[in-house]
Amino acid sequence: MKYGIAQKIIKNHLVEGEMIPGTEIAIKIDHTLTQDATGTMAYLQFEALGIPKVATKRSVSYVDHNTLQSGFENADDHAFLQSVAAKHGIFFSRPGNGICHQVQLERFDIPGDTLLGSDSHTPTGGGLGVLAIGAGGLDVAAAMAGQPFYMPMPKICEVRLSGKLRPFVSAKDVILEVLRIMSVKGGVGKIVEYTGEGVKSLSATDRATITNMGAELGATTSIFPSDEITKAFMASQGRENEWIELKADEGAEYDETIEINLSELVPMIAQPHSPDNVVKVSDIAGKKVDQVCIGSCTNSSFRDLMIVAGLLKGRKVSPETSLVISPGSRLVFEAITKNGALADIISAGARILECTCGPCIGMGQAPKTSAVSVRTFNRNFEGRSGTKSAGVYLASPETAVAAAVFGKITDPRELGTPVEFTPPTEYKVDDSMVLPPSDEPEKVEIVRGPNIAPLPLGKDMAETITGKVLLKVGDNITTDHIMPAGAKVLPLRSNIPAISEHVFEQVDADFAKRAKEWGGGVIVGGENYGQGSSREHAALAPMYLGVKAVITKSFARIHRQNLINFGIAPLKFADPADYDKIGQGDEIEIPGIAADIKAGKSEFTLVNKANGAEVKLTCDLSGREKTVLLEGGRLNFIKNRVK
Ligand code: MIC
Ligand code: SF4
Repeated sequence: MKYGIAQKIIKNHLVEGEMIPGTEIAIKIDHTLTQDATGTMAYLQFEALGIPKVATKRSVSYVDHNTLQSGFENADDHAFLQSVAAKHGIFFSRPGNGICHQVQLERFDIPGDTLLGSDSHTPTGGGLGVLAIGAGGLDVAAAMAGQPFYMPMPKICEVRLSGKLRPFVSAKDVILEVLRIMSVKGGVGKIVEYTGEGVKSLSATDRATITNMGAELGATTSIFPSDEITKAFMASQGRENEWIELKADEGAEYDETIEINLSELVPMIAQPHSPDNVVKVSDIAGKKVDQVCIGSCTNSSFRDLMIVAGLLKGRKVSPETSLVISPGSRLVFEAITKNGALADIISAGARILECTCGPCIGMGQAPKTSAVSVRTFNRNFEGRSGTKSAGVYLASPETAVAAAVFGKITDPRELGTPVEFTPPTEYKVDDSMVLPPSDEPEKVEIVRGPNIAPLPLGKDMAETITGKVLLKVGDNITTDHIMPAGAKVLPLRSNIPAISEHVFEQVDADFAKRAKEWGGGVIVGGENYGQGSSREHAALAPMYLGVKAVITKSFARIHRQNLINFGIAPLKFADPADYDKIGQGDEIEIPGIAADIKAGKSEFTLVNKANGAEVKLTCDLSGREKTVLLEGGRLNFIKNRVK
């Protein structure tokens, strides 16, 4: 058998199952990462497993999302995370050190290894040849405890690149083109593997931009080979000794192939409110722009900010447009400060933020009412910016600069002379903001401020699911719809009772109140339900409100797993047309579902008491997932077995 890179890494890490697409496999996890917005819950779960020290090669806990500190909550979380890391053998990247994915890429990613992260953009590491997968916090906690990671064996989609990008066209345009071709659900159940001559013209951080935003395809992950370019990047980070070569076998077979000629690509832009709503920049040129944001884990590398600085040099931001920049890591920030590039950015009139997620997750810089905001980020879901009426456009750093300077959407080629960039051979590396775990863990006291609430546990599955349809929604519902983030809600991530008040609040402000009044119930959705982030709060908080099942046409991968992890049944319509037979507020019953699951059945009948309709539902669960669901979630499942 001739293997591609992803299959080779899976084969090397396979602990259970066969590599047949769609069937469940388990792989060994070498590294984990968490960030503060998902990390608090992941570590509460890790603590609940009662394991003294992580079993991975290296686990890193980052603080990058919740850094506004407009109250005690964020700082409480940071102190908790720092003490847990010290006690349990975890490295702690302090607030200010950078966005988890950028820092992990620079300092910790190792080609050929596996990485599981409690953030959907963990696949950034695929840019260095890491098999890097995003998952819910509980899956990451289990991996830290030495458990393998379970997933259906993905199909492998080859994206074969030829040619070379022309000036003012960059990595972001490549992934926007892939999104245009494949859509936000085109990657579900797949790994996207980049091959071909064109790969050689992309730097390591260009590749990381592409794998990062592969998350928006719904893909399990995306990956590039590890070659001389990877080696040069790792050498510039003082890590050449950790490099290995990774290439696909000659004649490797892929389940599907997409071809892209880089020489033919032009600047692209995703329009509101979906990352796959992609057109050429020139198609919508002239639209007035109120705000431009440059940064996020997708586009804030040294390369990106050097291009931005070079293009801004000697120019000024349009008087009608606000430009804000958040560098990806302290290493990048320091480098552009020392070489003077930051001065060019400031002189142009940009507003400078610390190196965190910031505006990407609605932590400040919400645009004005009905604004047009052009961002180098990866998601433009409605309301995510903090302003529901705003329209967010996703584009490359080059296109972002053009928008900031001209005050309207403009093809960046109109900026004239391109900026040349050659990656440095050496960065000034300083890991002093990454604290190693304590040598005396027994002496470390865990700091638990009032924002650290106890962990709610799931209950064994009820014999019959009964209740009302709390909410009926359409296709492509994101986890930002289910469990919003932003400056108001994000600080409550370690407090499930408090955060549950905000479930679905942008879709239906009365959802939480109704769920409590009706004693829980079920949710009905369309295709690709739960796309986007890895936040398990989108399952955990509904569980807390008594949601017992979610019935949809299809699910996004991470969210489906999170539902199972917290004991909520992810059910699908056997016939998608039956979606019309259930309405919001209908009283439904799925008799004997627990016994049926136990008996190995995967088809159930829902009775809609409101109209008498009988609806066939399916639930494709692996043997392990069935037990997890019946036992009220993965935490109970693991605890029941380690006792
Ligand atoms: C996001 O980009 O939506 C986040 C915030 O990074 C999430 C994680 C979270 O909700 O904490 C993600 O992508 O997984
Ligand atoms: Fe942070 Fe945005 Fe990246 Fe999520 S997508 S990790 S919020 S920068």
